[in-house]
Amino acid sequence: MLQVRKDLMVEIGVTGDAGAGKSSFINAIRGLDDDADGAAPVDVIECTKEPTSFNHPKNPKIKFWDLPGIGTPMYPDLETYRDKVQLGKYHTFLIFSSSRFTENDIILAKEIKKQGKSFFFIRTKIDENVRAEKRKKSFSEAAMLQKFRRNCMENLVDEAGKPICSEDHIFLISNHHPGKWDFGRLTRAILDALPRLCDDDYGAAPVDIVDCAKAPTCYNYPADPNIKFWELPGIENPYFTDLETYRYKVQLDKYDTFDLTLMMTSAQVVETSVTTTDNSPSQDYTHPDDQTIPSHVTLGFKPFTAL
Ligand SMILES: Nc1nc2c(ncn2[C@@H]2O[C@H](COP(=O)(O)OP(=O)(O)OP(=O)(O)O)[C@@H](O)[C@H]2O)c(=O)[nH]1
Ligand SMILES: [Mg+2]
Repeated sequence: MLQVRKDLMVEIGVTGDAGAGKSSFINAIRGLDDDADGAAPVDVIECTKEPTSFNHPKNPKIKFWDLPGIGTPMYPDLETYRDKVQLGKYHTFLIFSSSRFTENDIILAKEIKKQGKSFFFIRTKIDENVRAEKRKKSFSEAAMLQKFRRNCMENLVDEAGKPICSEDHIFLISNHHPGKWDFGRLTRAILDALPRLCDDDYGAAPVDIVDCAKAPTCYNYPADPNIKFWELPGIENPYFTDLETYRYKVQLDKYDTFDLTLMMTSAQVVETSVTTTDNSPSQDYTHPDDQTIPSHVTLGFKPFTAL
């Protein structure tokens, strides 16, 4: 089982086109009416102006960030949007879309992939589509849903035409009918894709979430007591803006050799001399006690395969 450190908070950016139903989804998953106290504001006109956070109803380690929509006068293009909503600070994303597949949908998906992060793609307002399409005699709900899925897959591709999203990461929902279509599968997928917290195996390397290693963390190498792995944070995470900050904070020159992981998430460092705790590499970051790697966990982060 994959484990994470207990102090890890997972920040999910809820993003997408203006009016796609981002805030409505947050209310629906939290079981709140749109006009309830503490609900995310929902409106027929541009509504969410600043990123606002909301707790997950079941898992206190998960935070949803209700982001403004892209493509409005306030956030007309990707550059403005990325800077103003600080797209780089979220661990993973839910991209919301309604009606037609738009240029912004693909721009956002590509940007998130470029950052080495993952997303679920959510097509909302399925209830409206069903209602409108039912007027046709030939209407088949299953065929319509299949058409939506195919349309998403055809559009969520990179420059070479390769898919950037797997089909099971596409969800067709209505925020007004959480009991129907893919809403339940989506809520389960959000919980399932996130690292589980389990005291039994505490000590395993954190996995699945980009930049989850914020502090250098030491692991024993089971085959040789003179070797220690220091798992370092990825340089491209928001806590280390440039090389100088990174070099200083992780004390890059104290390690004997390096194993560069070609993901943006982290690098492992092999230190062949024994390190004592008063030689910890950074004062700003806590060093958990040495942790033994259970045999079923390999060092290194996966490239964001889950959510
Ligand atoms: N029929 C239907 N209407 C929806 C659904 N989701 C949202 N809406 C409606 O769409 C409108 C916009 O919803 P919001 O949740 O405010 O959309 P948003 O993406 O947060 O909008 P911005 O914050 O302005 O970008 C509201 O009138 C909602 O009631 C849905 O699944 N079905
Ligand atoms: Mg909103």
